[in-house]
Amino acid sequence: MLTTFIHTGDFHLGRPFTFKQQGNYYGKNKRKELWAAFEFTIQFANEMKIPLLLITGDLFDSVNVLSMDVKRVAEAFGTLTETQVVIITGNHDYHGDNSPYNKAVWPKNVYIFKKDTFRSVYIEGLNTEIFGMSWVKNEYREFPERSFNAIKLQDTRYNILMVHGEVGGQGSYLPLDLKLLESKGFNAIVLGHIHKPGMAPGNVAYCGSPVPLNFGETGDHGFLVSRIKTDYENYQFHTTNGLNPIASRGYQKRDIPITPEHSYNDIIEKVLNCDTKENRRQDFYRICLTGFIDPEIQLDWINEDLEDEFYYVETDTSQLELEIDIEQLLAENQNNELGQFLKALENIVDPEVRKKAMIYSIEAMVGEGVLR
Ligand SMILES: [Mn+2]
Repeated sequence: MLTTFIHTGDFHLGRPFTFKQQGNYYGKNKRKELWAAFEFTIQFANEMKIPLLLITGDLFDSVNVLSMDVKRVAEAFGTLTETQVVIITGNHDYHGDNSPYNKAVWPKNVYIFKKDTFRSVYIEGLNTEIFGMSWVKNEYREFPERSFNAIKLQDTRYNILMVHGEVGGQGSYLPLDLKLLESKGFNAIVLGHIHKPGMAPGNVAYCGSPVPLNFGETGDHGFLVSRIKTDYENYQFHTTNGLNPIASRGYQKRDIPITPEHSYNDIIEKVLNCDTKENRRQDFYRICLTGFIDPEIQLDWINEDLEDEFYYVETDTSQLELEIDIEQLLAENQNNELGQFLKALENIVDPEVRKKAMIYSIEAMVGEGVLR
């Protein structure tokens, strides 16, 4: 009987990570962190003697992943002493002509679904039947409904459904109708593709990415552990699951509002106050400065001035606007070349374009020192 299983996926192993600041250094560290998360999952399965490990697609980041990376995964699965591994492929690592799954010999405890219609594998020792479909091309606009409808469940078995797709989606990432999936009476429906872990009532879950992969992936990440209680007389299964977090550097985004009264030091201080020193040395931060800034303040070196206080920081100043009083500038410069230049811009008919042209010109002149 199945007692426990791990549901994970969306590892995107082999991804080349890029960062705006010193991308190579951080990219290499991030790649290491991702492998560490994978190895942690394998170690957890071994130590906790988890009988089943389900991988719901996008184990690899692309079909062009290095064969050494695929072999590294196969080798790690081979170290599992009491765990069966069942894999479906996703849109990133689809099993086509160039399938990454052909780049290694897989150990006996690994089963890979290789068709894009529903098939099943029955693991007798666990009294568990697993139904799944894999991606064999990189887009699916339609769910393979016919093969799904042909599925027949044996209710003395624990029945699991594995799919990589988008619940409620309408695009080319395999749209899934949750009601249809649930209608068969599976004991667990394990999904991949959405990187945010999420569990719905009725034992339906997205495992999410085990560690966050970019600034879009905030919040908790890890793998899901499901526990099953079986009533042997009636073959009733009761499943509960929870997120087992994996330690990793998180991604943090902060909007910092600036006003023209703030000095350069004030701005630095405001940014540093976005989090504790401990957190700043741990996570990736994207700082977006918003509002209006004194035109005298140059932010060209702000990232360098912040760097020592963060593990990683990048600053976005594109949302900032200079605090410039155009009417006053025009009044003050009526009789000189600057005034004549600004006056000429007034001939631009579209008011939005006119305002932008004035602000950009003034910003350029501030930069050149004309207005100092
Ligand atoms: Mn995917």
